Amino acid sequence: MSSTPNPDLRNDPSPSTATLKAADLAHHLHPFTDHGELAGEGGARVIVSAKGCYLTDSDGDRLLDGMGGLWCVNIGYGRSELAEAAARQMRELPYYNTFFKTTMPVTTLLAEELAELAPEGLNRVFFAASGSEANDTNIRIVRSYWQKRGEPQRTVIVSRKLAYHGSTIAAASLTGLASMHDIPGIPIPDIHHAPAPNWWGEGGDMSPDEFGLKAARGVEETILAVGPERVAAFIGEPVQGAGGVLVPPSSYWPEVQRICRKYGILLIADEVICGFGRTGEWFGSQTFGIAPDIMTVAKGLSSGYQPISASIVHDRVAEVVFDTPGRFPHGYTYSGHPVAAAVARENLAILRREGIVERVGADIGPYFQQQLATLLDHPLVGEVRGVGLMAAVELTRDKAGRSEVQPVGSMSTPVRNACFANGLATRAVRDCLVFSPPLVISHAEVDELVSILRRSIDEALG
Ligand code: PXG
Repeated sequence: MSSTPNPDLRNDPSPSTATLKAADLAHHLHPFTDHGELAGEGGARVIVSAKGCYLTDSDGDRLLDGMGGLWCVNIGYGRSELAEAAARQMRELPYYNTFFKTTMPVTTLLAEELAELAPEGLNRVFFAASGSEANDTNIRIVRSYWQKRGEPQRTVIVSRKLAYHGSTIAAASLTGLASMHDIPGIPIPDIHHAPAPNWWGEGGDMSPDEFGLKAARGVEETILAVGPERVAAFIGEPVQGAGGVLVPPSSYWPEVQRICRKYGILLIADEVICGFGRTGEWFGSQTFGIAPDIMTVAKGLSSGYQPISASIVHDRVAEVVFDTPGRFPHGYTYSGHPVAAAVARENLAILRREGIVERVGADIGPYFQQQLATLLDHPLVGEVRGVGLMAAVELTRDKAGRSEVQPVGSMSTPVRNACFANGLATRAVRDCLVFSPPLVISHAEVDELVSILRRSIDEALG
């Protein structure tokens, strides 16, 4: 294949799938992708449009989107209200910055709205464009907090194994996936990883609640090994998403919170996936009884229609960091971007107006979990875990012993591929399939998802 750009393509109003795939292989570098493997498979699938919970590719095939894009399209595809909000804002004011004592109405109003939605005391909002950037911001906020409190040696952030907090160098360092630390210099210093509350993989003979306490004590052991006087913050997703939808046992979060309080350590809840209804409440922190000092939000904030994220900061932290003399030396060109903010506001209006979050908690979330749980009668399904509209289906040949599948991924990858072939977009994590469909998914679509999954397990592994 030529790596020379093809100028004819620019003038082609509707390039063929083959032309697009070739151009993509030649010029587009994809995240988290083995490009040799991609080339061997003939190139990337081209998604051309979407409506509701369905994607359409360039061959005209329809796929039920079991992942809501990448855990983000909470209101579903094709909501023209968001397109109109973006167009209106672009005509009026497509861009200005928020750096030098300026703001824009839409940005200010979004900050106010987030303060209203977020749990008590989380009233101050710093905007960015991605979850990774917001978590970088958080590192700076918590270190600045301790510096201003006269404890500058508190620089360490305790995160967890199997956590996903993003892909910039600092956020990848917070992330607890070994595969992302396989490049020199990552993790950066002063990031430590405690065990994950991964009962299926590591709980052994313990009950989930016993194991939840053990995993929480693992956080304390990490803090003690570093020295509590050096620890600035603990960061955790209420439910670890990309790590395999690890729903912590109910004993876990109260104990982690108690430990953070005991040592005066700030608690950052990374709500990038859990936020905006995914767990059946507005925030995962509410579902799990967490009272964070900072929340990271992104994805569902705009349902993925625009790149926007935020750190929502508790008054007690903001007073120290932002209400004391001196500038906070940090920010992004697109912090508070007006078009992204306009789209986010319209997205929040739809979530509220249509009672979408309440429906996840009271109706479609429980239905989704019940229907997925019907797969437990399958000899190759070991566990179905989830909350609201996020779930993992764990594949195994050892239901009782829960030993790790060898080689890792050898059960989930063929099932994932069969799901795509059968019209369901999903994602494999170790040997589970993970799901995070649009929050507007119907009962019939849930039934379709579960039935394609069952059929795909049989076809791929039967
Ligand atoms: N925190 C959490 C909890 C996330 O899930 C990020 C931060 C980073 O957000 P940005 O916007 O910088 O990507 C995420 C992102 C996967 C997958 O394979 C998950 C994410 C991103 C990409 C892939 O499951 N989550």
